[in-house]
This record gives sequence, C-alpha cells and structure tokens, in this order.
Amino acid sequence: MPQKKPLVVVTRKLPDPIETRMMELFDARLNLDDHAMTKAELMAAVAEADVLVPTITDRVDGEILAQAGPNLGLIANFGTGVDHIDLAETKRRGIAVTNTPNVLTEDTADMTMALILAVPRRLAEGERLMRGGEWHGWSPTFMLGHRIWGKRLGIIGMGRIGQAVARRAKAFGMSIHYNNRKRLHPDIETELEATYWESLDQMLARMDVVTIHCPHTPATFHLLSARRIRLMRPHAYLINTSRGEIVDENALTRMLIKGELAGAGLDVFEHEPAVNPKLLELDNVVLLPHLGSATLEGRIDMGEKVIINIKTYADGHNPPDRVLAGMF
Ligand code: 8YV
Repeated sequence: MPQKKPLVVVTRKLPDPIETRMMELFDARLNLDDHAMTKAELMAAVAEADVLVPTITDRVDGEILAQAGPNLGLIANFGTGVDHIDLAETKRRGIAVTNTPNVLTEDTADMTMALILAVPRRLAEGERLMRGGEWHGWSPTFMLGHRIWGKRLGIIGMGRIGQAVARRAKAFGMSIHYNNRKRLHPDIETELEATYWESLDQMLARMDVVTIHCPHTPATFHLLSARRIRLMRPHAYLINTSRGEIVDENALTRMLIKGELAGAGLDVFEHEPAVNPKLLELDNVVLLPHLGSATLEGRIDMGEKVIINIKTYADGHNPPDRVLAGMF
C-alpha cells in the first residue's frame, strides 16, 4: 500500500521546478499569487498541515504555534536564518525545524563584496547622477571615493558566509580581521591571513570597513548599539547583509547624518520592508531590498534542500538540516 503523501503548506511562491517536484512528491498547497500570508492563514495552515514551509516573511511565533494541529511534525524553513520561528516553542511541542544552510553562502558573500565596493567607490551615487543627466564631464577631483586595497575589514561572525567574504576581500587586497564566538582553526586563520579579535569593541575601533555575518538571536539584537557604532572611526563603513535587527538602525542613521560614519551598505533592515526614511535621503548609503541570496540558482538549491528535508522526514528519518534550539 502506498503511504499517504504528507500535506505540505508552502507559504510563498517558489521557483517552478521546485513547485513541480513538490506537487509530484507531496500533497502540496502552493501560494501561487505569492501574497504574504496573514496571521489567520498561517494559523489555518499549521492546524491542518503535516509540514509547513515558511520564509522570513512569516512570523511563526507562539500564537501561531498554539494553533498547530496534531499532524504538524516539521517546519522546513526556506532560508538559513530562523529568527522568525519561535524555536523554544517548536521544541516544547516536539515540532522539528530545518533550514537551508550552505547553498546561499557564495551568493550572499558576493552581494556583501558588491556593497564593500559600492559604498566607498560611490557606485550608486554615480549611477543616480548619470540617470539624472547631471554628468557634465570628467575632472581630476570629481566624485572621489576611497580605496579598498590595503584597508582593514572587520568581520563580525566568521561562519560560512563570513569566511566566504574573507576569501573575496583578501583577493581585493584587504586585511582580514574577525570577531566570533569561537576562534577559527589555525589552518583557516592562516589561509585567510585573518586576525582574531576577542573584543568586538576593540576591533570596531580599528577597522576601515565592518561587515556583519552573525545570526540574529536575542544575544545579537542591537549588537551594534549606538555605543558600539560610536566606537567606529568616522572614515569607516558599515555593511550588513545579515539581519537588520543586529544594528540599531536609528542610531546608525543619526550617525550617518552627522558624518560620524563615512557610509553604509545595507541589504537588510530592522523593520523590513520598512526603511528609516532618513536613510533614503543619504548619498553615502547603498540600500538593497534583501537581495543577498536572490539568485535563481540559489533559490532552486534552497528549494532542493527543503524537499530533501521533507522527504527524509516523511520517510521516517532525521532530516539533514535540523536546527536545534540554542544552536544559534
Ligand atoms: C533568504 C536569508 O532569502 O536565508 C536567509 O536567512 O536571509 C535570505 O537570504 C530568506 O531568508 C528566505 O526566507
């Protein structure tokens, strides 16, 4: 007798090949018009589903999980960060959670490097000027930015993405510095020529560019508080492709306005999709709409991971990308 297919509710539109495969393997409920699900829709989904496939746009909190039906055994997140899921509550209810690590490392590191180049070299500002018809010809002192080669890059969070950024930045002639919960293996430090800073405060005070690659947890909320951003040198740049909540966005904005920081490259925001409107007025800031992992290849790889996690779970095995409470 063939086993009954698991009822899988997918909260957002995924690439076609992923949806097609999901339809073949599972009793998949897709979100074809890609609207962000309401609280009521999420509650109805967890009440009925065997597996929920959420994304960062779904807040799977205690209130939602309180509506979970007896069949909900897996939340197979489409994405690596799981800060939108209440992991203590899923653990208490015996619901497994998986994510999609590794497959978005290189894309996110590319986007970070793009911002590290774009902000000091005034890429977006130059492009806006061209489109505004305001370029009246070359001059030796026109739109000067700052050199990347030879500058110090401070990486906060030296996991997979942090290390992938380090590799790229090293090739651009930057010296690599990092702060991490754990010091890297000496072989990796040697390969990256990376200097470990036990004190984040001390590292911040000495860098030319700082980039954030740690997960958002209660411990890293506003890790870059007003006090810490103030430690950075006025000529320094801040790059964030991790989570907006790690930076006190209002404090950062105030400092950028006052010229106490040279600029920022932000792909993530504290209250996405809302952005502090004052940031929009600043020329020394490059803003992106959470594009870090937004490649078709990456999204397909993420979908593949989701499918493998669900299939393994449905077959009665431990899914490979299990997230454990306290892991982040
Ligand atoms: C994803 C991300 O696009 O995977 C992550 O943690 O931040 C993004 O790059 C998004 O989370 C998908 O849910």
